[in-house]
Amino acid sequence: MNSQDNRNIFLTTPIYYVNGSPHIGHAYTSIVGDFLTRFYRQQGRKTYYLSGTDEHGQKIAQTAEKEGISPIELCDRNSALFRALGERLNIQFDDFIRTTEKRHKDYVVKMWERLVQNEWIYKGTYNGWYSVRDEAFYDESEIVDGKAPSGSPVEWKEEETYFFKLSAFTDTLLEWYEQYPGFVFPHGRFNELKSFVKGGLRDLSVSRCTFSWGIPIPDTNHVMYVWLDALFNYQSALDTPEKFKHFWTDAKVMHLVGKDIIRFHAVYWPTFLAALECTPDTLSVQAFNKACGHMQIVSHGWWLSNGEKMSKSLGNTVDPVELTEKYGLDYVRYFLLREPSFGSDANFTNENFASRITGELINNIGNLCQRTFTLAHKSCASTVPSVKVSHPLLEVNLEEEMKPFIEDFRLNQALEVVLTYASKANELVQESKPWALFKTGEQQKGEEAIFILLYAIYQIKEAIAPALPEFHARISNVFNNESFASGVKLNPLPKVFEQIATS
Ligand code: ME8
Repeated sequence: MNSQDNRNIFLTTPIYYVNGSPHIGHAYTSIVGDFLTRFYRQQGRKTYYLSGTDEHGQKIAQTAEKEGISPIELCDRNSALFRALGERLNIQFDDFIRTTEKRHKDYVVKMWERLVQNEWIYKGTYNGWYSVRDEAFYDESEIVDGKAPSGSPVEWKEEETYFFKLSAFTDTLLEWYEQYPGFVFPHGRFNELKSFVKGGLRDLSVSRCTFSWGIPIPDTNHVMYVWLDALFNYQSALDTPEKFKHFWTDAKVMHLVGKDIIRFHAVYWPTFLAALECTPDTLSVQAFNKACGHMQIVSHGWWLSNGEKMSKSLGNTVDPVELTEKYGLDYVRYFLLREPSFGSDANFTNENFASRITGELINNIGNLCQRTFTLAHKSCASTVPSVKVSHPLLEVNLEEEMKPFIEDFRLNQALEVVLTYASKANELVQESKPWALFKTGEQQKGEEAIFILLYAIYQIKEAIAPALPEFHARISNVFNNESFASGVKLNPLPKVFEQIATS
């Protein structure tokens, strides 16, 4: 995204499967999206942030059956857990859609009818491999040791199905990708995806008739393939003409996804959208430009546990609610944003967690706040001093300095910009020793140092607000919720950061 771009932003998380409770991977995606939307809002961009739950398909039906409850009971129970997690993590979703809602089901049926009308759907028989865990079809060439590339078990399927003419899109899609090099982040993953498409796309089975937990296809005994159903949540949630115009037609659309579901978002989704714009006879790159020229797929890596992906099915996950209860929300948000090089995998360990929080938040930013506010209360009458002073730290606009990093999704480096600035402010404390200045009667000089340090803290709490909303609120309260200026009265300082147990 470039700095001149002032369009509204529509940012989405994947809609999460409700076959289990949320884990740290889900929390991560939602927190990254929340960080980005808060940042864009801070920059004055109109932003709409959507999440929700993916509730149809064989996996959900099977899980419900195992638990001895109906699919909708399972969906109601687990969807509520995902919604509650969002609240617990202080995520500002503008909407939370469930695919079992009427608004969604009606919308998907309408889109299906348009695909039929545009001659993209035909009836046939599917013979091939399917993974229920991934809810995905795989080509023979992709099967390794009897398993899907994701490691999930596969089973052979032979059933009547409706096909979507995906194969017709191969060349046009590749041509469009070439014109739109920023479509998938990061670049390396985009290249992998292009190689997959270059291998030739096969028609996609988009209906199932061997179970019934899905959106019924009118006048048939089939239900919609769960990914066709799910992807359309990104439009069905924009359920008024105004919302659709502001946050789809006129907006920059950013789909935040884990790397495991890039293919669905960067191959299936744009082709479904392009297919709504044309027929097989009129297919062209223009159809893609019109339907998805404003869209970007932003993919992140996995959280690993001992080198393996954390997942519901492997049972090696960390519970984000427990973690937040143990350490507090800001620490969890900070660690998740700061530890990975965004786009790559990262390991979750208690040691990494404790060392980042202690070294970077408590000892650096926390210490700066504690020392500065204590002196401001003791020696500056709890007021931002009235002095005229110049200093390099006063020249910095941290938000602006972070911006290029955030625009390139280098989130860990964006946070490092704040840490480096905080370290410089701590150096100023060491060098100027304001407590000694006050003691030896050099009030003016002491006040100059405190003024600079208070400015630095103010910059830090604003710049880091999208990551640490609780810290931001605490420090804003010390500044009486006022803009930074001489004469602002300072409230008493609460504990900036709690120590954490390292064991
Ligand atoms: O795929 N590390 O839902 P899902 C990081 N319903 N992120 C992780 C993760 C991990 N170990 N595990 C999961 C689906 N995620 C579909 C999506 S969208 C139209 C339909 C995150 O419940 C990551 O964002 O399996 C991943 O893409 C998402 O959870 C998938 O969650």
